[in-house]
Amino acid sequence: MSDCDNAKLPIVIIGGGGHASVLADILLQQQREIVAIVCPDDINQRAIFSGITHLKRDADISRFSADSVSLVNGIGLMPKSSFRRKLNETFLSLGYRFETVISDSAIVSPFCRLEVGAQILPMSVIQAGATIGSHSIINTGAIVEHDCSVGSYNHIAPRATLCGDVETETNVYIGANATVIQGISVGNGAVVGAGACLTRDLASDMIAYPAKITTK
Ligand code: JB2
Repeated sequence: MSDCDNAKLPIVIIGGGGHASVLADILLQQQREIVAIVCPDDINQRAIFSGITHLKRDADISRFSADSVSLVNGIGLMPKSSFRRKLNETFLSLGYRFETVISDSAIVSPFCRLEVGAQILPMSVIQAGATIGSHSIINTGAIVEHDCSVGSYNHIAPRATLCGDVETETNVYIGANATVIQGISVGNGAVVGAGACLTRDLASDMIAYPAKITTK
């Protein structure tokens, strides 16, 4: 099912905001050791991080050798943002690896394929024949139906649905509660807005907005 490292190395989480807190929760429930949160800002307001070492600079990750820890990128991918990807590429080039995170409450077919660094959040569903590209986020309650191919560095936001055989390229953002009907292709960097229903292919870098509801 997965390309991932199963070595159960200690974890370093990059970022200390909302997405990082969800990932930390999943990992702590799985009894994983989180040795540091790396974040320039204060993290004290989030109880989930209490007791975990807080490092302020990304350069501080070098305190851990590349083969002694597994990184988790806790910075959420927002539409058109390349920040998450740049951070990953920096640390991959230094020889670090990224953990594949799978919530215990996600339903993940043994006949799907998860590439390294994918983040599968609680109550999401990945059906048989689907592929989730490296470093993509399948957020809470999202559904990736059979035979979909989700590219790398995608964010499928909470409760979004990809019907069967959908294909997304790289850096695609599917907004919360959006639906992409079966067989549709979504190009690099494209965005499907929250609540939209996409019924035609979407070319690279295009944005599909939800239809406006008009009242008399
Ligand atoms: O250069 C940086 C840096 N810049 C900001 N290095 C590191 N290591 N961390 C950095 N940060 C940290 O990212 C901020 O200090 C903050 O802790 C975190 C971003 O947190 P925020 O809660 O603003 O966003 P998020 O990325 O956790 O969540 C977004 O994406 C999720 C998927 C939100 O939009 C959520 O609503 C969404 N669910």
